[in-house]
Amino acid sequence: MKQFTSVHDVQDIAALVNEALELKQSPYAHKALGQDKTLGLIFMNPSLRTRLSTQKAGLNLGMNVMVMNLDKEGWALETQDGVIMDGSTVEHIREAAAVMGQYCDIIGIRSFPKLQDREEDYSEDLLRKFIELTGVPVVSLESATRHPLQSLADLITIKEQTAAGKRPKVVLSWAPHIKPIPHCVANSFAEWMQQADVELVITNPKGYDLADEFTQGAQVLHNQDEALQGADFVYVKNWSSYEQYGKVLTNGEGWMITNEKLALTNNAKVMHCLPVRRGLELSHEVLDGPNSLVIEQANNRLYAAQAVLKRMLEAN
Ligand code: SN0
Repeated sequence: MKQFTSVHDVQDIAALVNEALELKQSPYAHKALGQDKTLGLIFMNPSLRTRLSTQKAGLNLGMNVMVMNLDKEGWALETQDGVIMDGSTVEHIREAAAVMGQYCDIIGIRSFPKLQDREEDYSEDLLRKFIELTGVPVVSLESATRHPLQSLADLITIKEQTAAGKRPKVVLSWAPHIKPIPHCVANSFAEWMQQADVELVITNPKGYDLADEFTQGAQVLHNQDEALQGADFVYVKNWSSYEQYGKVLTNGEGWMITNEKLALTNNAKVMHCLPVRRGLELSHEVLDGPNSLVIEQANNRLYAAQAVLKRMLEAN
C-alpha cells in the first residue's frame, strides 16, 4: 500500500479487517518489520486517539516514531504556490514536506477543513501536496473530507460485534452540536459502509445531506424515528451543513440518542468516534449504558493503524 487516504486505496477491505483482528490477537508478532524504519506523525489540529493509537501502532511494529504538532511547534506554513512570502508565513510546504520526507519512511498527516470554502476543502489540496512532496507513503490522520483510519476501526468494530452471516442494519444518525464540525467522519463512514456487507441508512435534518459522492446509493431519511427502526448499530455524529457550507442550521432539538430512542431499534449498539460532548451529542445514559461501544471502538483504532502501517512496510 503506497497511500492510505480513503477506502479507494484498499484493494481487499475484508482482508484488511481480518488482518487487523489478527494483530489484535498478537500485536507484537511483526516487530522486525519496522526495525530501522521511521514513522513521522504531523498534526495541524488537536488529536488524542489518532495520535496515541498511531504512535503505538508504529511502536508495536518496531518502528521509531516522531510526532510533531506542526501548527504550534513548526514555522507558520505557506501552502499557496507562487506567492511572495512577505507576510506571516515563514516556510513553504514545498520545502517543509520535502524535508520531512528525508527523515521518515512513512508520514501521517492530520489537517482539518477550514469550513469556509467548499471547493477549497473538497480539493484536498494539503493532503495531495504532502503526498507529492514528501515522496514517501502517506497515511491520512483525518484530512479535509475523510477520516479513513476511523472508518476502518469502525468496520472492525462492527465485524467483531456481528454474528457470522448476518447483514446488520447500520444507521448513521446526525447529532446536535453548537459549532461547525467537519464532514470527514460521516463522509468516510458512509463511503466505507457502502463497501461493507451492511445495510446503511443515513438520517439527518433537512439541509444536512452529505455530498452525493460519499452517500451514493444509501438511503437518506429526514425522519430519525423511522430510520432507527430495527437498527443493529447507531453511529452518532454531528456535521455542519454541506449545502450551506460549514453552517449550523439548527440546534437539533430531539436528535440526541437517548434510551427512549434506542427502544425503537433492535437493541442497537451505539458508536461515536469521540471526542463526544455528553448531554449534547449523546446522552449520559447511553454512553454509560450497556449498548455503548465507544471505548472498544477507540481501542480498535490501534489495530486499524497497525494493519495499514504493516501493509505499507511490507510494500516498501
Ligand atoms: C473532529 C471531527 O471531525 O468531528 C475530530 C473527530 C475525530 N471533532 C471535532 O472537531 C470536535 C470539536 C468539538 O468542539 O466538539
